[in-house]
Amino acid sequence: MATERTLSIIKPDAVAKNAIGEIIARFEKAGLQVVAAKMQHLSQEQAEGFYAEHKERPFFKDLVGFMTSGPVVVQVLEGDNAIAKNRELMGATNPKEAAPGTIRADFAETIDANAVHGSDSPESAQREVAYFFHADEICPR
Ligand code: RTP
Ligand code: MG
Repeated sequence: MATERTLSIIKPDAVAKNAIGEIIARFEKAGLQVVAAKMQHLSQEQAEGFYAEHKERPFFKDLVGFMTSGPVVVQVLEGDNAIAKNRELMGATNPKEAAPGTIRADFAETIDANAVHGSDSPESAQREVAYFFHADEICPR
């Protein structure tokens, strides 16, 4: 299996619930390593640029409003199959459809405030990691 990097964001709702540690513990227990991390309150421009692929969608304004509503924790996770593994740990976009035991099932209530973001492909992972981190801010073990 290939070692990959993926971009993870603990969204404002999960930060507000004081769930940062519990969520990171799930990544670590699943064999993913945190190789970069920072806490940040995104500006509107940062959130719009990050979610640019969705800019024509009806939910875009709400999404940007939510992502700028409080601080987030942005991380790079590294490990075997990290992109798919992180998506599996997160669960479905809509927490009501998320499998039991996933992060979204356990920490989120609505599709808008759904606790975590994770890159959805190698191409997005590469773009998203570079969007938030310089190469020298990533610390492989
Ligand atoms: P994310 O990018 O945040 O990891 O979530 P995702 O891949 O599971 O879902 P995506 O399709 O990329 O959508 C990005 C975020 O937009 C909100 N959304 N709302 N109301 C809606 O139909 C709707 N669809 C998506 C969600 O908050 C989703 O996480
Ligand atoms: Mg997405």
